[in-house]
Amino acid sequence: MKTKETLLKILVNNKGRFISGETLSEKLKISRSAVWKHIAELRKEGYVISAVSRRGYKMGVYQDVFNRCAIASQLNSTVLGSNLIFCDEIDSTNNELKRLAANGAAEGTVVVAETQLSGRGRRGRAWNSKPNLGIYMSVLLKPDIAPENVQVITLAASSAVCNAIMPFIDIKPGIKWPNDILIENRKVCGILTEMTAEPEKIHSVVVGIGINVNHEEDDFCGELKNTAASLRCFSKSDISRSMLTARVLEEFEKLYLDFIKNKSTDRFLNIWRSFSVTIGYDIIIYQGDKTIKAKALDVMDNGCLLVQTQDGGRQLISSGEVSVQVPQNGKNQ
Ligand code: BT5
Repeated sequence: MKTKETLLKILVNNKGRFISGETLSEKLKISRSAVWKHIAELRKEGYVISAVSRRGYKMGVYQDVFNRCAIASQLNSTVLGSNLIFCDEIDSTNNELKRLAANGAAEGTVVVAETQLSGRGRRGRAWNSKPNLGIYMSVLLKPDIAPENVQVITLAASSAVCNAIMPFIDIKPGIKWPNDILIENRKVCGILTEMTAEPEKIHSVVVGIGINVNHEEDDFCGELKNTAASLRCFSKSDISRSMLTARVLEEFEKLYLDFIKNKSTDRFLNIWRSFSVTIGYDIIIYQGDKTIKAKALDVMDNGCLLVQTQDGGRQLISSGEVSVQVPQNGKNQ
């Protein structure tokens, strides 16, 4: 870890408390004037750090500096984010990570952006990626699983996001199969999983995660006005995006490494079920021109949705859009 990152980590871990320049210089093995220079740089990046003679330095409680150093200094992971790239602006973090993967980037490489010029959803749909408000990131994985099971990675990611956002909000989020995270029927996060694979083997999986964090109601326009929301809409205060990014990566790493080590989806599928707003409900599945009315029964080990159709038969659904018919608050999801 670079000196500035370590300094930031110490300040973050001691938020609201003074640490003397002497302690910092001993811990970092640099002179007190070098400590001062790093503090000045951090302030330029937007951190509010007070300096009081004979007491030292103190970091303010809320900060939303969003850059590589801010995320790295709060991240306690071993694989995900071990190579962390931050872009102020990019076409799409999924595109950038796919380019890096093609050039041999390692598993765990993460691209985060302040804004995306062509943020993407599934099937060519656009993902609204306003700067300063959201998190747009992609994670590179190389799991040894069959290509037809790749959907489970999306379910692990959505379980991780729900675990990570829970402490920041006042209402439990829900996951709508396959990739939407909703609060009170409004979408706060979408996940786009893309892979490169041979028929039998996955080369790499890029998991793109978009989270609406500090948007106000007015930040959404057009169709999103009624369908989208941010975590801030359900939280008492602004949320540090760098801290939340770190928490999402840590939660995702826990579930992913457990899955790879134990070759079992049990852990994250149980989390997924506990957040599901699909299982147990009557749903309509839209697959191109086709619609299927069914009741969602469960999610399977390969990420497919097990449904009971109106003729009583059972079917596994591997793709499509789902609309939930027996909703919370009387609205469809
Ligand atoms: C998704 O697609 O929900 C996947 C979104 C993934 C975005 C991330 S950001 C980082 C990474 N890089 C990328 O380029 N993408 C990933 P889908 O289920 O197809 O939903 C897309 C639909 O969600 C759109 O057609 C809109 O209706 C709606 N939408 C767009 N932007 C939104 C936003 N910011 N919040 C809520 N809903 C949004």
